[in-house]
Amino acid sequence: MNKKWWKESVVYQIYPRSFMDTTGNGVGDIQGILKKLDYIKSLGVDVIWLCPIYESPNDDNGYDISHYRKISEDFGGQAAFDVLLEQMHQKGLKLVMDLVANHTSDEHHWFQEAKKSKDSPFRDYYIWRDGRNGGPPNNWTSFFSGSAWQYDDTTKQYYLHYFTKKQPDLNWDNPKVRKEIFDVVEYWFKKGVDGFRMDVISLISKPDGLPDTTFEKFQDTIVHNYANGPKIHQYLREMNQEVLSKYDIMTVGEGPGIDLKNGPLYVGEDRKELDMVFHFDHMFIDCGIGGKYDPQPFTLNQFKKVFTQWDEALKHGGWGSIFLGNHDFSRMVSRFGDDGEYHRESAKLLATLLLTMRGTVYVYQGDEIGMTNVAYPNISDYNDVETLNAWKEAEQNGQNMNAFMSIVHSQSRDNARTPVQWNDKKNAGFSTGTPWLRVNPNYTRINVAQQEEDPSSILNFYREMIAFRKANPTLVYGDYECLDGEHPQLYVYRRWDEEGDFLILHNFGDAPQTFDTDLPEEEYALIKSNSDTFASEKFSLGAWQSKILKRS
Ligand code: TEU
Repeated sequence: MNKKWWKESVVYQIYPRSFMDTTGNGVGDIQGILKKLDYIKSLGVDVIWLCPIYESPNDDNGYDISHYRKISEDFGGQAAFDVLLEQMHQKGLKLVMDLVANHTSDEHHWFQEAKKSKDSPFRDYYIWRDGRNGGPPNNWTSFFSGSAWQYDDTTKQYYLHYFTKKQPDLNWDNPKVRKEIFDVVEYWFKKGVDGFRMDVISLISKPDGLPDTTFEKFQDTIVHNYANGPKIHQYLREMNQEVLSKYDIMTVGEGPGIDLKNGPLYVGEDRKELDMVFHFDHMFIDCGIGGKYDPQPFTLNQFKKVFTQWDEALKHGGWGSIFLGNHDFSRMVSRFGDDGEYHRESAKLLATLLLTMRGTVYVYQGDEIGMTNVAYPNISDYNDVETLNAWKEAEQNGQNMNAFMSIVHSQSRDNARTPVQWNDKKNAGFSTGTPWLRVNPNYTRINVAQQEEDPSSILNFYREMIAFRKANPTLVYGDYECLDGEHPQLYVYRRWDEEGDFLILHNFGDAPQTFDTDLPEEEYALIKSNSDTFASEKFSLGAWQSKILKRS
């Protein structure tokens, strides 16, 4: 296996609006990140991935970019960014930016020009079609509810938008568009940026003829109509050849519709496209026919299978990304752990899982202290456009809105966007003003300051686990095998190479469990656990206990 710095890295993801506000306007900023750089460094991570900080009207909180080369003044502008990059490099931290190139904001000057007339030199930067039978050109729906087409009165045509109507899709079939984007990427590399996370990169090549979808399930439409278009690999190779290959950087493509079959095509080392992808097989695990807002129960075995199958798919010449949450999903401890009685244990269990898997590990801000979902009482407390649109649609469909509110509580992206809980003071120490999104009321219990003081806190456990991974490259590169034989509550796997042989056991539940195995217990030593107080037999686990055993 080829060794690379980015394979060994632990990445810390920052959603800047919610990280730390230094101006008192209620919105996080770059100065706030600067203030907390030593904290981030103290976690032992290597890389920071910053969600978009470019100029944007914020219809989708920065994922609608109106200027690719300008840092938003809301976040402190270019000058603050330059200081951040310099200080990060001084501290040995790398910076990965977010490239949102499937679409722009409708306020980007390309789109402003494009919509002026059919003859605009920018018209072909976007995807315009005539309507069909007095309606949109096809039956596609947006990720954020409603049609994926918006009618424009000036030129009497529709434009395509997979996300909000303020996020028109770029036309990557136009070589000028590709050139523009490659130039943007190069511009940031020249400034010293260390890589890109590429937003919905799987969607950039549109299918020939934009055919109607025939699928009932939105997930199927994504895979078959929106993602993995006919020229996707051509365009990624082109980007790699033109820009990426010239710099020592890392890339991670975000990909709805990336699955076990096509995943290796994006990241195969010999293919010269991307280094890693974020697939969503475990993130969409609870989506029903209606998608995320139609949640369905899932089992631990489905969850384990995702990790096991992806490890298998990428082990020959590819590389994975290991994450359990980000700014688009509910909090990992609420979703895959227990945010009640076993909050601490289960948050540590999930940390153990993240940091003992093969792949590059991504930790989302706040997960290192076990931040949980929030349940705002009113829909007006929510900000996320996906949530608000889903709400409107449910209302129009006559759904029971009390029941829908509990779906919002479990599914809303705002669960992950509440301000970081720094201490138990006003607004959790996030801002002296009014936060753009209300702080989770549990900040008095769950916060950084309190966990700094507690040697057995979740925060200190993250530090230990990150250091442990760094000290044991077997956990980065070593082989993986799942050993629990589809146990409904245990997840047990082996990680090994010439240097070490680890057995990692997790109990995803309250009832104590014993791993039934022929492995020789006497040859194993307990190296680490998320709890000292539970089961002492090596292969036995108390509620939400994890153990790392090493074979002699
Ligand atoms: O997300 C892509 C994506 O697939 C999401 O729309 C996802 O399905 C949804 O958020 C799940 O709730 C990326 C960004 O991470 C997201 O924040 C943006 O809104 C989106 O692209 C559009 O740029």
